[in-house]
Amino acid sequence: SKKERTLAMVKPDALSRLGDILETIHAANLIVIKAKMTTLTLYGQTESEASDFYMEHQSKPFFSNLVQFMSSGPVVAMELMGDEAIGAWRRLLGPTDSATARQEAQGSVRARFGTDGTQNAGHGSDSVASAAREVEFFFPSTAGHGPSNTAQYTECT
Ligand code: YYY
Ligand code: MG
Repeated sequence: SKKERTLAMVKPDALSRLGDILETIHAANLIVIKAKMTTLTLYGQTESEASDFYMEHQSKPFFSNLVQFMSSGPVVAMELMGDEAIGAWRRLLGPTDSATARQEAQGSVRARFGTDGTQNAGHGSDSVASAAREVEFFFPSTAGHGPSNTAQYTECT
């Protein structure tokens, strides 16, 4: 199986469950290689970190609610690594709508900690290309010239 990296985010509604979510990540043999807590800015509908992150959805009817929610409090962004990490993390999240998750994917992060179709506890990249973009969004490779913030880790066996 293929080793991948993906961008996972704990959304503002689930920040208090960060520990539970880290346990889920750990139990699935995914490794946290970078992590950052930040509050996404929201200057306007079209120019902000929240709307930049979700720009693929800018024409959707839910976009305004989404970016307002995403900037309503701190998030924790993590770069995860592991076997087929992109799909593995999205399966752990469960369906986008938390109510659907509670029906169809009991035990998933969204079933356990999400509220509805917008406040749904977490984000996961949906492809290799989006993972690359979203990791770069939170952990720009050109930022700073100081020590690397990439954790050293030992492969778990
Ligand atoms: O990738 P995923 O997060 O599962 O769903 P997307 O279809 O990419 O939507 C991104 C984000 O937008 C979702 O996590 C919540 C929000 N959203 C919404 O508020 N209302 C919808 N009907 C669909 C999505
Ligand atoms: Mg998505």
